Amino acid sequence: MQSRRKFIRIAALSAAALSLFNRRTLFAAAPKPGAASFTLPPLPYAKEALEPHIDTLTMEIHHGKHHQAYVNNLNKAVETMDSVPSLEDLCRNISKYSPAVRNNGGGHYNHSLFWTLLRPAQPANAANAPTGKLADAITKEFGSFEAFKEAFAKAAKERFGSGWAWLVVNNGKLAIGSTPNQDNPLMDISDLKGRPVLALDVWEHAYYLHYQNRRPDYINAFWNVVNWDRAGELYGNG
Ligand code: MN3
Repeated sequence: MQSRRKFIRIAALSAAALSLFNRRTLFAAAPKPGAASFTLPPLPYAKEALEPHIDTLTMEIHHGKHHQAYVNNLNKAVETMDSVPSLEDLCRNISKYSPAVRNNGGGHYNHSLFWTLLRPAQPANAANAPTGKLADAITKEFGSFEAFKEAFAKAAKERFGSGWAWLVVNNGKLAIGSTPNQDNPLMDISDLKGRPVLALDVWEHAYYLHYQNRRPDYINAFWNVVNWDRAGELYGNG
């Protein structure tokens, strides 16, 4: 009897709390402009899914800690703005904002894109290659898929310190390049300009646990887990 009464009481309290929550949710004032608006997107696959090429612990820390920190710090950095533009618009006009917006807005944009450009290794690794219009454009611009991979890997290896390697399309033309820190090719301050088609994070936090100083091994492994369907979509494959 005692425990039944306790149960009823807890149930009643929970219902009251729930209805208060619903009222708050429904009738709360609109969030103040600039209130925390950016959120960490979930990984589109399990954190173990890219093994052995990108290890589970790296994915867990890279997504859950590093990317989360960019999101948190970006939200702090935009707190005082009257209205917060979209992430892409922030990047396009990045010279107007603080270094904190540049570093963390870039970090949030780059990682959000990067996760979607990875996928579990295909059963036949040899088949992991671009298709359709993107495949044709790569052959036209770089001579062959192999030549493209070499040029992209070179850009990734030669980016001194922390940064990103990119395949971009600019005025209909593909180009390879890299950016320092969390800069990206959308940014008005970037030397490399264009719409990203492929991205590779070459910060040590992206590979150090598994590959230590061997960045070239990480870059080689990357080719096994590139999501070419997504890259094709970004390029404009029909
Ligand atoms: Mn990173």
